[in-house]
Amino acid sequence: MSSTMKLMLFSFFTILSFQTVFSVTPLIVQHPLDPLTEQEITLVQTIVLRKYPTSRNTLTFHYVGLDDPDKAAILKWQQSPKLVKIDRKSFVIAIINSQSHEILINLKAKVIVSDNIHKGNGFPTLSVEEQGQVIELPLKYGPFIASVNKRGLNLSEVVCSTFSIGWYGEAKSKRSLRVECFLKEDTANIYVRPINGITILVDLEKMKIVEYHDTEIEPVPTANNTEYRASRQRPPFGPKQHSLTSHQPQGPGFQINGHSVSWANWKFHIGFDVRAGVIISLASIYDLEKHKSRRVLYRGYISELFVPYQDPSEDWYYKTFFDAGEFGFGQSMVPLIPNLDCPPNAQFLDAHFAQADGTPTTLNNAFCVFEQYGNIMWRHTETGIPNENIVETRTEVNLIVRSIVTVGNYDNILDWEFKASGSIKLGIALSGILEIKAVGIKHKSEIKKEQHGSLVSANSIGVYHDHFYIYHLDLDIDGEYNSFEKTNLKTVKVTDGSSKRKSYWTIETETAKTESDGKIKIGTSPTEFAVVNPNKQSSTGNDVGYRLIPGPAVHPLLTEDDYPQIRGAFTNNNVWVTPYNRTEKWAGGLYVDQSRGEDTLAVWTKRNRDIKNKDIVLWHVVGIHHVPTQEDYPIMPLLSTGFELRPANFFERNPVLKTLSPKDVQWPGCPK
Ligand SMILES: *[C@@H]1O[C@H](CO)[C@@H](O)[C@H](O)[C@H]1NC(C)=O
Ligand SMILES: *[C@@H]1O[C@H](CO)[C@@H](O)[C@H](O)[C@H]1NC(C)=O
Ligand SMILES: *[C@@H]1O[C@H](CO)[C@@H](O)[C@H](O)[C@H]1NC(C)=O
Ligand SMILES: [Cu+2]
Repeated sequence: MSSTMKLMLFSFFTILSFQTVFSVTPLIVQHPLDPLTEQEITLVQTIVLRKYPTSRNTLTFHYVGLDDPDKAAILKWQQSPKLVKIDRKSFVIAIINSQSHEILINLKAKVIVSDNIHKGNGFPTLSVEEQGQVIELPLKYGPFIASVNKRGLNLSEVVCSTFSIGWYGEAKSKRSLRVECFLKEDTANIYVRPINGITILVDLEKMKIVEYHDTEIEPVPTANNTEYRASRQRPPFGPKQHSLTSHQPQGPGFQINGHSVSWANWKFHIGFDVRAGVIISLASIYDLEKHKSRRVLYRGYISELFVPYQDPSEDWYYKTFFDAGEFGFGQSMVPLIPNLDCPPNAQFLDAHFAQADGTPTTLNNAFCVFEQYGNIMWRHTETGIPNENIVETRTEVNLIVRSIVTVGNYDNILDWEFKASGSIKLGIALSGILEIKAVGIKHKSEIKKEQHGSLVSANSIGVYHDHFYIYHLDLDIDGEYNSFEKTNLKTVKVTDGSSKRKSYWTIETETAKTESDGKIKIGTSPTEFAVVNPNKQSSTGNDVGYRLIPGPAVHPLLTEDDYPQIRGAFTNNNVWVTPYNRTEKWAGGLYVDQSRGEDTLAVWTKRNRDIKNKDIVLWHVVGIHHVPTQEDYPIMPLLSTGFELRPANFFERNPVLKTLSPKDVQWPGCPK
């Protein structure tokens, strides 16, 4: 009996004994990677305010999260959860009297462990509340009211929105936001009705408008055909969609205990972070032949999303957003709508995060988990054996963890899809509304100069931009010590007359030794990428591994010396590999708002550390260059991309060879 077997039996018996004691409700034991609870957030608030009472200090919380437990401790805990104790700690970034404090709190001991002031450039994630205050300012600001009147617009129909300002070489930075305003008259689609020509800069510390210009005036585009609410549409409706019911007579195939999920051969943990959104940890897969669970992914999440717009004019140049670091992916998550955002067979999880004053708030239905049907897992029709009819086909059932992050105009639908075959597919889909520039052009023939976008409707330019997502993927294939392998496909010419062929291709595999070997721009040559465990081989001698099947190749088009690109330098490669380092979490830096690119993945990797047979992290940049079309207007049908992590010589053979298709459903009350 292997030690893993003993442990499994041990935990099996412990669960049994628990159930005999508490026979009614299953006991949910807190997992050390569980996000902070409401009580813990309140405790953080109490502890910080005890040191910095608001009667004597100005204080706002900008990040409150679980301080990542030491990885070694987590792995030990996983082996023997009863014996290893990990104190819950919280990492906090608060702006106290205009300085960014990094406060580490031990929640068990209820003490501040450390409290350091950030001295470098960049500011923490913006709070939802301060943005809420900012958007009210123009509506009470005389010069703005005059601008609205001058345009003949109704102030009661004006709404404003906040925009991070980036960094363009200034020596001094102050926490500031730009504001743009829109007309909500006759439509909910505000982003297509910008009031242009107005520059508003708000100083966040003073919470007032410190710069205001009103220059050229283009009319606000009409509300015609901009509405997307079903209730405001007039018939005819179509094309028609037919209904489908779903029914799982055996119940769902997955179990959620607290934040831990088990499904088919997978086990993993769903975490939440106010900045990253969903975090998947400790994903392992049960190997039917080896009779044990095998580690695949220690942790995965979206580290940053960079969205640079491509119009260099005064109104637009600064629009180069970092949606995770500036706006917070977690705090921008929206409640999922049952039966619409997720199918009827979904289960939901809530999330909690701290508001600017430290009080916890709840996001209901933050995640949904469901099984998805309808694809084929594998099949074959054998036509080559006379007089025999051989057809074997297996239906695929996948498990999806979904969350939706809505940052202003865009909705990001983010899926983690687990397959019994061992694959993990990361799905990204974009919907929402284009950012529109108002122009005095109704037809393409009137365009005389560069407009930096597509004319998607009369007077409406959908400005060119990119969406670059970077995933942090700490793969631990059968253990921490892994290597990154590049397998180049090479053409070989036959010159010695040994074949009727003149050429063929073969492979050449290379193991990345240092970080510079791990930097890859995909699409430049045919290459396969894999994270392998060089210390574990299959029975035929291949290193066990997982392949990265990358998303479509996207590369930044800005020059490397351009300010937004310095800040977003983590997009310079599609793949990066770093040695695990607990603090290297945010590819654009810990302080991204007005950052200067001093703390990016591109800077960390300049050390060119060893990555061969080390605990390594794979970073993958996937993205979309967005050249808008008319169909993206007034609201965009899903635009999708994604990538796959797929076992490569990890299993001895097809791991779903003996997986049977689910049985046909006998509907209640229906004859067979
Ligand atoms: C301005 O908008 C408000 C709110 O929709 C409306 O009640 C009011 O009648 C409008 N005023 C004018 C002059 O149209
Ligand atoms: C908007 O639609 C209305 C009604 O169909 C039409 O009368 C009006 O001319 C349209 N306005 C513009 C600016 O296209
Ligand atoms: C971890 O990364 C940070 C930032 O790159 C660096 O300052 C620190 O020295 C690293 N720690 C180790 C142990 O390498
Ligand atoms: Cu886009």
